[in-house]
Amino acid sequence: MNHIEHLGIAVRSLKDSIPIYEKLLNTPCYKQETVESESVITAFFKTSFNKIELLQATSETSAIAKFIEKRGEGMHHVAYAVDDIHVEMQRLRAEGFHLLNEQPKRGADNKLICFVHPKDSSGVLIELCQEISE
Ligand code: CMX
Repeated sequence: MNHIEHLGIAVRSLKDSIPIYEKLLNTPCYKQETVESESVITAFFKTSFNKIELLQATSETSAIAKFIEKRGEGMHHVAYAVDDIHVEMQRLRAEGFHLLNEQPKRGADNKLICFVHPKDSSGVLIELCQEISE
């Protein structure tokens, strides 16, 4: 695994949370993107080396809607950049981690992604992400 690519924060409303994060970080949201397969709308911020992703659910069955219902708004996942997601998934499977998808999926911001169950990583949902080279 490489650096932390971004932190994901579950929010009820991007309309409410984007202005708060713009004020907090003193930088504008640089991108909003809907990810149909995950039933989310995302909003991204950059500060120096760091990237923050706000996530709002687009359906009641979305992982984000379930998370907020159970635990309220807050830190949802830590995403690590990887060079080769297939190799990393194979390594983690061999180490006994429970991967939440069989194959990498296309995520926001031009990434291939895969999640690791939070129960296997001390209560933190982990995302692997590999930049898609066109
Ligand atoms: N971080 C830490 N713990 C979490 C969690 C999270 N993000 N989401 C759920 N949990 C906890 C639940 O509260 C539950 O805890 P308890 O057993 O103590 O009550 C436990 O994990 C297991 O929950 P579960 O019933 O097995 O499963 P859920 O239906 O709550 O689903 C999860 C949890 C992680 C398997 C599911 O959310 C998932 O598959 N996530 C991956 C996809 C995803 O999160 N997509 C949205 C983001 C998309 C993007 O970044 O683009």
